[in-house]
Amino acid sequence: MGHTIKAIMRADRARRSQPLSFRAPAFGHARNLQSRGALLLTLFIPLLSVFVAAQTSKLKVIADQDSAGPQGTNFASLLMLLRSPKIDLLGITTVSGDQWVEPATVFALWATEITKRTDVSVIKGAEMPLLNSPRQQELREQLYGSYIGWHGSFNPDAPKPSFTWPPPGGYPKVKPRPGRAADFIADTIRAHPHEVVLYCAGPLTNIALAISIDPAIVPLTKAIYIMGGSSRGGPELNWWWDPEAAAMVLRAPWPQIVVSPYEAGEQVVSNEALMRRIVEKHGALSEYVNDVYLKTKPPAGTTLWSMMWDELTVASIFDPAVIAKSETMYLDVDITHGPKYGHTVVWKKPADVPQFMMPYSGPDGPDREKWLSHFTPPSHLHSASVQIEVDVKRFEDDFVEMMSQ
Ligand SMILES: [Ca+2]
Repeated sequence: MGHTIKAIMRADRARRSQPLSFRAPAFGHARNLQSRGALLLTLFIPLLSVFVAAQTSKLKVIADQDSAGPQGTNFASLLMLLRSPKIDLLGITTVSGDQWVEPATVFALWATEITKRTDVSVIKGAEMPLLNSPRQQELREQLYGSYIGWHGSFNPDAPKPSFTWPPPGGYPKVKPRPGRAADFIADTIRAHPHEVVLYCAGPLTNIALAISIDPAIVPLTKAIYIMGGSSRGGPELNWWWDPEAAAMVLRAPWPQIVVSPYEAGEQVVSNEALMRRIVEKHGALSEYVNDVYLKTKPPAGTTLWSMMWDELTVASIFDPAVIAKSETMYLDVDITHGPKYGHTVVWKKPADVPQFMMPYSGPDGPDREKWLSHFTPPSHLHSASVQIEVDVKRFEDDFVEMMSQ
């Protein structure tokens, strides 16, 4: 593994070290320097503006992720972001969720190394939720029963928060940037007002802390893309793990909220054939994919394949057409400390008077206009575009392309 990762790096370095050269076309017999200069100017001004446009049109993104690896949705989505020529990745902030923040930070750093993007800072974020805790969760489940199978870092057999393990080939050499994720998020949004897209694919603790420190960043953000919650209502790990953080973030007036719920990501599942397509393209990550997916056998009783929640959210930022259908909803999280603590709460405008009213509305039936006027969204919530149906083939093609560039 170590050898192959080094080989990826060597090949990539060689590719990147080739000088960018614009081979000017032959100008023939320019009669004098002045006309040749004018010609050059005519040629290069459009070239220059295309180059500048390409630079400035890159989307500025902060990725917030519970990024343990070396496989899986948390890690592969970071690789897509790190390799994309279409985005300016301003930083990766880490958070606990599927794993604790310490191993998530190790693997985020490793992701920057294997993609040759150590220019992208990794900033460590929250270890624990705002209020929730493993002990409180255990007590609640003793009282009310369990509504969710996978508990991530709250799994009873999860390692201690401080425990880390080396990625294939050893620990990364690059270190996290000093400071805390919430400060980085707030400062970076302020440095680029109305330009930053927040990609949030873990529990929303860092984002909640950032908007508590500096609420003015909310309207200064371009958009927030959130993987989490359920379009049907109910529990999903990211929001269940830190319900108060999720509620705070969903109740903030972001200019644009896009939610990729559990049910969208479950429509796309990683598999051997998909990974083989990446390997056969011989891109910068093909040897990595070959090593960690095709040559690796998972521990007994486990699988390498998973739903591609976080990858789908990345793809939808760059190619909205991967989402065949979205719905406008007003999402919230139950923060009462009962059996539904952390479950998604969904409000959406009904198309008509609910059927259950019909038999109880007297001989004249319900007053449709009156009832429909009652259906207004809760005032503390904001409309979110919630992804409902995925164009699976388009997503898979995008994934292969983004992992092969
Ligand atoms: Ca995640």
